Amino acid sequence: MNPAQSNYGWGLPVAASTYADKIDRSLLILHAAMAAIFVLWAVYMAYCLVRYRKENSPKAVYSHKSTLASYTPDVLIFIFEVWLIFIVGVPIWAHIREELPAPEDATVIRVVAEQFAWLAHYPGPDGKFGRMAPSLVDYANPLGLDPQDPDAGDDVASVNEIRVPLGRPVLVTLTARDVIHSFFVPEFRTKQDAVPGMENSIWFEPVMAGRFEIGCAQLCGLGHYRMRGDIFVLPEDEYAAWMAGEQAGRRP
Ligand SMILES: [Cu+2]
Repeated sequence: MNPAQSNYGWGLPVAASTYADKIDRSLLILHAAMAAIFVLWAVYMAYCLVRYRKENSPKAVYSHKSTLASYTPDVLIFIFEVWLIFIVGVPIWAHIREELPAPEDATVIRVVAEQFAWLAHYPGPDGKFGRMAPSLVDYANPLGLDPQDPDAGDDVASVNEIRVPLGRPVLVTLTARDVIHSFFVPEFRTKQDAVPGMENSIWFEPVMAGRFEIGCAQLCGLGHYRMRGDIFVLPEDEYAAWMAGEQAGRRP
């Protein structure tokens, strides 16, 4: 990994997932519109200050006459906002929240958040997640995988490091063990609460290899500040080699 690589600059972090650009575009529209509205109102206010200054209109005139024309700015902004929400925003939201990739077309990972770490669980070559039991959790087995379960034999677990291959969507089942955390990868524009007792499915598809930081975006306790991990997006062959290495390093 290139240590000089920085995903952050003056603007937004690099857009490293397939939907990051879509979110950035809607942010740009919103900010451009707010800037335009700010400038227009400021110009109008400055005009009014000069046009209706004391020498010009020494006596205030109170009237409540509204004409249709006086509603024009409100109507225009209303139309713009409806367009922004329903035409621009909702389809992007639906794409991210509803259009989950099929598990057979994706890298499937279970992520369990806990105070103060991200545990990743891969089903291994058999594609089946092994059984987990809270009573089996210890330092050598952070997920509490049951060694008696045949599906657990090839499972891979890692702490604060998630490896995914480039060029495939990643389907993450997210949950938490203790309190509410939030899985946040700024470069992917991915953020989702991890809630105890709930499984939330999220997805992202990286568009570049590299290292991307996972931050916890929900104040979750004294160690919240250090609840961070890394997603390593690897070329497909490197990912396959890593997974093969995990399988080879296994005790018989
Ligand atoms: Cu947290």
